[in-house]
Amino acid sequence: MSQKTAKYRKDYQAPKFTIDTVNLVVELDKTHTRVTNTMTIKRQGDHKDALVLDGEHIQLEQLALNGKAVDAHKYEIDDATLTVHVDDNEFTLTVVNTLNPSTNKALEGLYLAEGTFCTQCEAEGFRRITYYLDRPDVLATFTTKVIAPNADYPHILANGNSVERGEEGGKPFVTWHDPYPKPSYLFALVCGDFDLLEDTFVTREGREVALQLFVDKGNLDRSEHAMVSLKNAMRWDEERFGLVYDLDIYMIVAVDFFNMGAMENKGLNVFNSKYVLANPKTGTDQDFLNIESVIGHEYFHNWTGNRITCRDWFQLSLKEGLTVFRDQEFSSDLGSRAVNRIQNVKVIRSHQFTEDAGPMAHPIRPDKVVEMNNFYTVTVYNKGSEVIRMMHTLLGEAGFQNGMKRYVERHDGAAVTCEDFVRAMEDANDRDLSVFRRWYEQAGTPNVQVETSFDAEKQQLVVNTRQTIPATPGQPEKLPMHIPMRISAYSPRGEQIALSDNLLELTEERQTFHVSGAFAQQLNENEAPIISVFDDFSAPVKVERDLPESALLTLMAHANDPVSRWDAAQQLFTRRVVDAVKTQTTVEVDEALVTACERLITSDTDPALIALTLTLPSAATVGEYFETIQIDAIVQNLRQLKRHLADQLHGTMGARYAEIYQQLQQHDYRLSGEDIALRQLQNVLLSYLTVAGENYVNLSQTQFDNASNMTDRLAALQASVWGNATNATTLIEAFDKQWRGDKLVMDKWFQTQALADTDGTIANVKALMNHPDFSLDNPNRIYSLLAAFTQNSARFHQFDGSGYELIGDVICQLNDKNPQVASRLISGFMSWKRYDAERQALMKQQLEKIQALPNLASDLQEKIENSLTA
Ligand code: B3K
Ligand code: ZN
Repeated sequence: MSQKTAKYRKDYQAPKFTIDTVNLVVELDKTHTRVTNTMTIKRQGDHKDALVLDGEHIQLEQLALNGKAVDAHKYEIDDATLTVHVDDNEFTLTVVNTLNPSTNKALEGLYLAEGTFCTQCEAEGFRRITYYLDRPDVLATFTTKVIAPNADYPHILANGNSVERGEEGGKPFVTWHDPYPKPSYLFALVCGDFDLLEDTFVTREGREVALQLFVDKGNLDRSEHAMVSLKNAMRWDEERFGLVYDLDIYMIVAVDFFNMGAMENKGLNVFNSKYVLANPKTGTDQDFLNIESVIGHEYFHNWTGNRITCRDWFQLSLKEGLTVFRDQEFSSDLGSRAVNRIQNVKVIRSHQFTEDAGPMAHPIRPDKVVEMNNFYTVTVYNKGSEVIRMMHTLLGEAGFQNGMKRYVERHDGAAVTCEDFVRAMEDANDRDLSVFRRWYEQAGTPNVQVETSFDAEKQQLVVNTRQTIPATPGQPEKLPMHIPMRISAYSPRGEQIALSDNLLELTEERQTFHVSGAFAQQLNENEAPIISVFDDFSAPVKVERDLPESALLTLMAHANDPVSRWDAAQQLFTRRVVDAVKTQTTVEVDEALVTACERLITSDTDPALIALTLTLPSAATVGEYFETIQIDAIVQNLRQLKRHLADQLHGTMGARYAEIYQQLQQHDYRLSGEDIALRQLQNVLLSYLTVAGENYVNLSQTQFDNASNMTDRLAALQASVWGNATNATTLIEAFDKQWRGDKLVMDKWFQTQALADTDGTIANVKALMNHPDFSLDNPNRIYSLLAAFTQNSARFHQFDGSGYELIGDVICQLNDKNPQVASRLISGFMSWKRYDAERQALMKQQLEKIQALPNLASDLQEKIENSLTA
């Protein structure tokens, strides 16, 4: 296959032809599937250009125009396109082609995995099924007849409503019709043998919707939570956004072989089984929460993505940023808002900031793309969601919902742009968001310096800000952004002081704000208020600020916003580590910090928030404070900080641990917010206690042996393995013995070992690649063992380069098999220039080794070229 060339957002052109209807007949066969695709096509505008259809890895058998075979000189074919010379302005084109689902290991297009036929078309996979105008702004009405190979495939599914079923020559078939015009990326078909969980949902309009969840045979006892989550999502979208489901049926199929989390195909979602299947014995609390969130996400796409879709792929954040925002709000309304917010902030700080500072940095609406699959990023998704959240902050819930209404009224049924979304928000609120639009245009994490002072005479708070945005590839110069900064004020005793304004809007490089407030009521003479900035992480920025430790301790204990309390603690930890690394000393803890943690542990604060506060920042998060990331020193000091805290606090921690453990033993496992929070704290305490010394080994052993649920069992395993406890091997073996063969559960076991920081980790990861449950064909296995390993800062970056070599070799093996997954693994190498000279050379060596592969996939080629030339 010839290498792809870059496409630019500025070059967008409306389609020269559109397709109104598509009639597909898919005769499934393991190695020789035949697709008959009849399209009604219209020329758009006044031109005589030929029709150019996309098609890859498929073989053309027949081509007919208005029912007549097309002459050989009237069409040309290459490995990516089929060009047909037509004179008509409206015509019917029939394409017959074949393809081989069995050899499709890339899991894009139509593939066969463990006996199930399945499709994945976003972004550009439909062209691997048939010749088509495979772009999101061509919307057609699909009728799909799927013919199964034989009677071993009782479930034959496609988008929309089933209109006919029967048998032809011993082969069962079903015809589906989707009344909503859609782009090809939302097409899906599935054919296999499943267990089926059925339910119904009555919309607020009183319409009954059939809900069907298809899972691998024998898995019904793990499917209930997904169904409950789906019904919650449907109800929530009606209540919060006024958006109601539109078809009579909603199907979800869980499959084991899937490149990402799930896919929002119209009326027929396909899910990675890890985001469907869980019961208390096999899934952790986090698994249950992830299922709720991904089920919600795909459901919410029905409006934000499917009914209103993207004009071109540069607009991906139009649907993804918005839908992530919606799923985050869903999880926050159903569960703990503070916990959700903190977890989302952690993703931004540890992953998005790194991407934004690296050679693949791109705005949430990229300007240049070689391989679209490379742009399903934490920037487009999660920073995209932060951008939507900032609009929500600026406009308020009512204003934002008015904007949403305007957006849906204007654009239902259309393929539109991020600009259309912002304009709807502006128009519905009579607001000018022209500076705000720069969030769509500029890459890079803004850096905001904040200085506050108190003018006692005028009883005014003075806030000075300066924002700078670093240069990123292709964007040397930046303009100031529109940054909402939420602030709050406290007395040194932690009483909150009312301010005249809690939301400052930064729009220029340097600004000064004067804020009045009820200072006199709360402050003694000569006292100044303590100011918290970027409450609730009101913008995805890095903050530079010189706040005394005492002020951070006050905020950690008293800030009104739980995210700011957590953040103050994170800053207290981060500072110590950063200082120790910079001065080449070893991190220390002082009494004030220990006392603050002790108070927190014994307080009646939400246990989940205590747990999050006690969880130290990741090495990646700390690394963002350095130009050159001194990875060894960062990892060692983080480890040392944890040990110090454990040494100082094990008495308090042990008591609280025992108390929670007892309390949870009183009743059976419950998936309630209260119990989830208790388990979270119990398990963070266990991880500290395990590093506090041998005296505590029995805790992980007892918790592991007696656990009634996977949350507690896995946490005991992790505490032991990650804490290098003496029982680690025993627990690893016991887990293997109990769960071998149950692949989703074994993924947790692979991951736990991949993240262990021991001298034997790399050899162990290699050995685990030969475990009977491991396979390089299955993305979940690769993610749990190998992608997890790239997150193991200590060992992926091991000084001898053997971690790099391991991952480099795997990428080489995956290049032909599954480039999308290979491309995810290579992310670990992207920031190679941020490390010391020795590591730079070692990482570069791997990048060059991969670059030299014959048939280098465009996914890898794009990333390597960017990272070597940036
Ligand atoms: N839209 C899909 C992602 C498709 C990824 C293609 N490489 C899942 C989602 O965001 O909901
Ligand atoms: Zn999505």
